[in-house]
Amino acid sequence: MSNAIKYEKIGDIAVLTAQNPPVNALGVDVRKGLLAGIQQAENDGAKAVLIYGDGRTYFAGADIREFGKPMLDPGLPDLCNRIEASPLIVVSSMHGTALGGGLEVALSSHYRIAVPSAKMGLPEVHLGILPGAGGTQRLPRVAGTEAALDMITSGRPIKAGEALEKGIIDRVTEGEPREIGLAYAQELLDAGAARRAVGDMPAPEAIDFDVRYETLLKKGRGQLSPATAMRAVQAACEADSFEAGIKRERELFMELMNSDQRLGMVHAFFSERAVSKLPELKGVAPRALADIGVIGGGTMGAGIATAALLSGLSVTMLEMTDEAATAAKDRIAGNLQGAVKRGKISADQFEALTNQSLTLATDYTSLANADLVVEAVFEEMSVKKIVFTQLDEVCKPGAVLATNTSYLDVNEIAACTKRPEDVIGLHFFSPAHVMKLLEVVVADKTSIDVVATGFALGKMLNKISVRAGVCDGFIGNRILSTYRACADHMILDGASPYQIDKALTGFGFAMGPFAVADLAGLDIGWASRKRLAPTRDARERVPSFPDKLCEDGHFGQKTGKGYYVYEAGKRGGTPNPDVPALIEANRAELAITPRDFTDAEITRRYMCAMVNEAAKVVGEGIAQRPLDVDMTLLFGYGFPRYRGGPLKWADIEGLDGILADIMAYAKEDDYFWQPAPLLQQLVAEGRTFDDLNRENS
Ligand code: TC6
Repeated sequence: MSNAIKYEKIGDIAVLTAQNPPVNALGVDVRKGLLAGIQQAENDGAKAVLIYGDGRTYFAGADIREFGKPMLDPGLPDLCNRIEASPLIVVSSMHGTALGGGLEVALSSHYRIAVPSAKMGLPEVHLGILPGAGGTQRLPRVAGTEAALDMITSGRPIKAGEALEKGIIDRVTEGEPREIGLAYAQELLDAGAARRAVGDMPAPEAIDFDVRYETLLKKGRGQLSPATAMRAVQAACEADSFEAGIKRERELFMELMNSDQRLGMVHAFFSERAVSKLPELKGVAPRALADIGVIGGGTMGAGIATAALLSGLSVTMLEMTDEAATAAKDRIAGNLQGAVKRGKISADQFEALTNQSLTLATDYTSLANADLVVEAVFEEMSVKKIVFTQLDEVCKPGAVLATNTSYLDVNEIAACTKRPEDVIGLHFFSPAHVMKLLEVVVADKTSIDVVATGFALGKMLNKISVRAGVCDGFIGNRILSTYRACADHMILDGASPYQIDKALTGFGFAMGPFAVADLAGLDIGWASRKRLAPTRDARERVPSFPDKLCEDGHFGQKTGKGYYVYEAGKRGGTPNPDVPALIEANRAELAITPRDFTDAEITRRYMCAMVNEAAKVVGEGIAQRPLDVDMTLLFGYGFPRYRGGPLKWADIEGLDGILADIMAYAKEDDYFWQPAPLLQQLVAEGRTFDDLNRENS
């Protein structure tokens, strides 16, 4: 028997206890132990078998770390079939999270019981695969085709009560999984219950799978796993036998297991967890966080305040006037109403958050007791300096002073206080109570416990926090300005904004760069271009058409016109008919003869620009690891999760090919396309960005 499964015999019941912390993942030792345990139970003359997990959960799934390596016997599908085929009555007792292969083991058991708090689901699509141990065949047999399809293609876990209603489990009982499982198994034996194999149940009803397939592909923006998983459920309905369905599931599973999308999504899974685990923060205690101050109650400040309130923090919102403070409160209340509507908080909690946890103020002295203050005022250095000078005067010693700047120099802001060690950048993304990304910007003198406090706040606010160093735009906006510049150059040379947006949504981005610019507000880029104009290198290609749009008063969605025209009440926009003339005038000024671009070339250039800048960001230490860049782009910039992030994408594509293309583009514009030294080094050494991740985590 392996150490990961403990075997005992209690009366007629053999008990198999999983002991593989932290989540009882079904690694090879667990699989071996379960197989041996079933065999031993049959040899021992047991009449029933109980399977459950020690610690915080039943099996939370296959061991994801084994993916991509040669499969060690016994495989999970064989194990599930073996469990189901046992002549003994097999009972699974679930608590915690019975996910993926975990739920598949439970579905191969003959009876299932769970505690009320247990959650169960088949989240494999989020790892780029499908339930490959019979889940696509067994779940529809117990829950019906529609319910199974919903769980399998969305990956959404459900609570025990819902699972009971859907027929996925047989009983929900309060108690310890071991005790309730033993009692249930004994009851089944006493009642002379028959062994009940899901694989023997009739095939589920077929639906119109072809229509569903197209819808799933479109919804997933090219993500293959949900649509492919649907084909496996189709086999459950249409195959000649259960065994034939299992065979089809296996083929489809292997297709996905060998896909680049699986590589991307597994990278996202582990990077999401690794990103806030910085070696430098090991053992560093964060400062206490209970009272937060927010300065500025516009969209950003109100969003930050909302996120803080929802996490149980007290918030003092500072505005310039009583009217502005009231408007800020209205914005926060509007955001919180959204949380009420989505069932995240009750009406009573709404009242408490808006009336007790939130304080409005117009005087800096109200921030005297705040543990952390974050300013979200106008993006202008002189304004930020006034704010920080005042904070320095009123805040208690040890308070963390944070700026939400998107581009400005945090060192310069810190230098106007007498306590630069307490100053940090906390760059939220709008709307701040929704967007998951938080860049924790560490300035030269920021003390390490202040960095830890930034990450602790991110955790409380349920954000993905990424450490960034100081430079114009930090990690995300710096890379954005480069790939956006690449898109502008392609327009000057002949592409249209609409073709570029289409090519990039085809790649999997949630939106193309021009639709994003309209959403964010074209005035933001305009201000940034004006700010950078005095320091620009004469060799830089700077288009004038984006400025022309702004000069005409078109700032995107907020003014109803930008690259697209927006009609009230309609989602999305239609191409602005005035834009082509602005572009043509710009080309004429520069004497450019436009040429055609294919969608593939657009995507390749755009991605090469992104990867090259990202490699510079890592090489300069602005991001500590490639995975920090990947998570920034995934959680703040709509990068398709199934591609893992730009640097994972680059590893998969091959760094040498990317460098070769950059060198070729440099023949047209050797200022913009200066290859990143880190990229050159990795290619020369035959290493990848993932190698750097491993060395630095
Ligand atoms: C599958 O089953 C396919 C079957 C078909 C086969 C033919 N494997 O998230 P946490 C690690 S696919 C390996 O921080 P929580 C995790 O990396 C799988 N490791 O905790 C972390 O390690 P670290 C289907 C795993 O309480 C530690 O455990 N199952 C696995 O916030 C703690 O994790 C899933 O997709 C794993 N399966 O959330 C479930 N799971 O400490 C994936 C976790 O070194 N897991 N780890 O960083 C989850 O969704 C969550 O981990 C959780 C617990 C809800 C189970």
